[in-house]
Amino acid sequence: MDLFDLLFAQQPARQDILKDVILLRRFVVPFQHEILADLVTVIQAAPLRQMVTPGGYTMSVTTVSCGDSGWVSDKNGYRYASLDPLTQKPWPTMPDSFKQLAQQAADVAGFADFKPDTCLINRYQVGARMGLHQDKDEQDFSQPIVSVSLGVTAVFQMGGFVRRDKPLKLPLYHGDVLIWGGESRLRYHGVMPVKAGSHPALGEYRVNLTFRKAW
Ligand code: MD6
Ligand code: FE
Repeated sequence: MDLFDLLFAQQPARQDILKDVILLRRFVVPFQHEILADLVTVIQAAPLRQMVTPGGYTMSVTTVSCGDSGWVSDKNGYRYASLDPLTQKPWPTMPDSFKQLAQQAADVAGFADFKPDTCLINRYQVGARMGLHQDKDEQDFSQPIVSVSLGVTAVFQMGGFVRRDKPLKLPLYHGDVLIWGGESRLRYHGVMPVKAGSHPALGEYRVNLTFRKAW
């Protein structure tokens, strides 16, 4: 165990942030080698790309999906699509390691029966951010959102049910999993601009895996 692991071992593994918002510190660390290997396979099969918002802005994150559908944004709006618009092929299959990780995290958080059918992969370089928004493109809001942070630390914002509610700021470290569902499923959330940093496994990047049941 290195010093980093030792310092984190002092923190409780599970933190209840708000009703139905649960943070599992460093949950991924025991599985990280398999997760990172499978991440490489997915992004070799379908490249990361910058999407454009319906308003015409190029997003600062680069994105790809795996699973039965993928989250896409273009001038026509946000939606889930069964084909990758870049390749016109189905998205890569969701690796079993991804699905198991997401289901285990949801179980620990108290959301048994999470059935993720899509995983959105976002890569953040220094300065990349995600504005406050609600996740509303999914069909079944009784299913939670499972968000896995890898690499460089980012400050996540967890807000209320209207955009102007002042968000909580949560630093998310490599291996942390944040789960929100139930009464908190439609909270506004976002990511502050990522500060320069470096992580042994992911270099200067933050990578986020967001698991959802879209369909
Ligand atoms: C994150 N992403 O990348 C958080 N939500 O840490 C999101 O909350 C998100 O990237 C809806 C659609 C795309 C996203
Ligand atoms: Fe979101």
